[in-house]
Amino acid sequence: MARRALITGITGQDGSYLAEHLLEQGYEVWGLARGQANPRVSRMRKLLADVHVVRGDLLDQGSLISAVERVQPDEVYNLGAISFVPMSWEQAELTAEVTGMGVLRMLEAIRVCSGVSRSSGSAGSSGQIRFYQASSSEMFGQVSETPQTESTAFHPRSPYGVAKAYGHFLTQNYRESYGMFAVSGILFNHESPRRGAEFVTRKVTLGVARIKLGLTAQLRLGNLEARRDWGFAGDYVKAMHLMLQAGSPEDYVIGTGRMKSVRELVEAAFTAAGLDWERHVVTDRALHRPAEVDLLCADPKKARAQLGWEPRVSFDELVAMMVESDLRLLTDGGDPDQDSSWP
Ligand code: NAP
Ligand code: G4F
Repeated sequence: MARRALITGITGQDGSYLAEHLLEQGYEVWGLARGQANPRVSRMRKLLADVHVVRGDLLDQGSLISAVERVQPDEVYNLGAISFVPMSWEQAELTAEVTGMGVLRMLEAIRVCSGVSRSSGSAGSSGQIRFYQASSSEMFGQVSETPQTESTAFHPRSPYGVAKAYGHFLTQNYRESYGMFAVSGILFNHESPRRGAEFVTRKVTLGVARIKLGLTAQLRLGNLEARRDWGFAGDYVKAMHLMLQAGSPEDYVIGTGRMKSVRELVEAAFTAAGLDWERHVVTDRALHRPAEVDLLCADPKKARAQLGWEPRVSFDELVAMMVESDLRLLTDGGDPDQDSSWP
């Protein structure tokens, strides 16, 4: 019988790549989708026709229990979150509820449906469902060392980073308290043509495409000096799957080990379209964050050694892929907010 996976965040960037990867591996894939008439669900259904949909919301404990009861998954991937860092200052409480408390609700749903009692401790009562939590390099925040490993201290710099740290520690706690196979992937920034238009990579590649096609002349950005370790989302979802196939439940850092600044990203994207970025980019203090994460750089040695995981797509290939895809999308009359650049 096919193994069954339940993915929260199915309408997001990673949900789509993970669903495709698991379908290729022969899984029966279920996506948790929220809302009465969520347009992102209809888009997802069109593009990922083989994914089954179960209704639920990370804010609603009962709905998660019902979803786990109905799907009877072998693996649960908790990708659902408010994931845009600036929004986490604007709606800090909602971020704590979805991105932080949502992890607790999902773990509780699994614990209850697996029949693991609170009093039984970890004595062989693990249940069968394996759980993946989408942790983030944002937890490192103001970094204490570079590159960052699985044991680097956390110093989150946003309500989002704080909520992710809660989810991370809680996942570890459920592993220790109940013997659950519950792991966190500490993923560094990963991008693709399906990335939301609010994140800097996609904002830049869409901006480049609009300028190239004469639709606008200017791109307004915030802090150009921040540095990130950017990889390709399609590579990173494979690491999520590998973590749940491992012999023992452990956390892993996933990234490329190479850093680039936003300025270098901008240069690469404009150059890919044959444009001079200095003629088009303006900076705006209003787009700076209340507290910035200046640099993030992964040390993915453990994932390479224990999971055999390697990123395949380079930074330059990623930027070129995204610029090309956005040029195609806009030339074909697509609306990036509605269509994104799905397949
Ligand atoms: P994304 O594109 O922003 O997707 C977020 C998903 O969360 C969407 O499917 C959204 O569904 C869902 N969601 C939001 N609120 C929800 C709720 N109340 N209940 C259930 N689902 C809800 O994010 P992504 O880039 O794919 O990232 C996936 C996960 O990895 C996130 O947890 C993110 O924080 C984490 N992460 C991402 C990166 C990265 O660089 N991409 C790095 C580290 C960690 P709707 O369509 O209903 O809004
Ligand atoms: O693309 P970003 O918005 O991503 P950020 O904040 O690094 O977060 C992403 O990666 C995390 C993993 O480290 C995930 F957990 C999280 O969910 C999300 O996927 O911003 C990247 C950098 C920041 O330093 C920001 O200040 O780009 C800088 N930046 C400069 N101008 C800008 C802009 N970011 C955005 N979004 N828009 C700008 O105009």
